[in-house]
Amino acid sequence: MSNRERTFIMVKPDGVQRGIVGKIIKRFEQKGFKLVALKMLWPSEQLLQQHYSDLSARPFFPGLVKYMSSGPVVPMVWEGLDVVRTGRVMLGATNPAESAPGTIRGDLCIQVGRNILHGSDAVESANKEIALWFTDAELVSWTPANEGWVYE
Ligand code: DAT
Ligand code: MG
Repeated sequence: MSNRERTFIMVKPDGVQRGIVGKIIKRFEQKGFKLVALKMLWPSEQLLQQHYSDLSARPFFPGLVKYMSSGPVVPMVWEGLDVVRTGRVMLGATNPAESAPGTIRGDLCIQVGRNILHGSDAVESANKEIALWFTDAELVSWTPANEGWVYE
């Protein structure tokens, strides 16, 4: 396991419209993870079809792409020890009805079709998603001043 592991987190259009981008960023900052990339864009259906290509056969796929392309999103890359797995724990279950209180989805949303954010489910998919949404130049290499107090 590496302190340099990276995950792809994205605030979905409903999260942006509801004005909870800052709350979501704060959860990851407070935890101690390091932000290495962040932007806002209105994604095309084509980009979202690629992002969710694994789900293209699912009945909810057309609705998912329509919802995800309905407004701006805020994609981010967060770095830290075991950040992919821990990030998923912080998000909570896919269906907010099953997300534990204390998780982001458990605290902030209700329905699976409006579950406010995305998080990579494995290191391999994280790397693929980061490359899909960001260029290498957009990934910032830096060392936070408190790093020695976050890791032993
Ligand atoms: P996750 O976002 O937790 O990784 P996923 O990759 O299985 O979940 O699905 C991607 C998104 O698709 C999910 O965040 C919301 C939507 N989705 C998943 N299952 C759904 C369902 N049964 N009905 C409607 N939307 C669904
Ligand atoms: Mg997924």
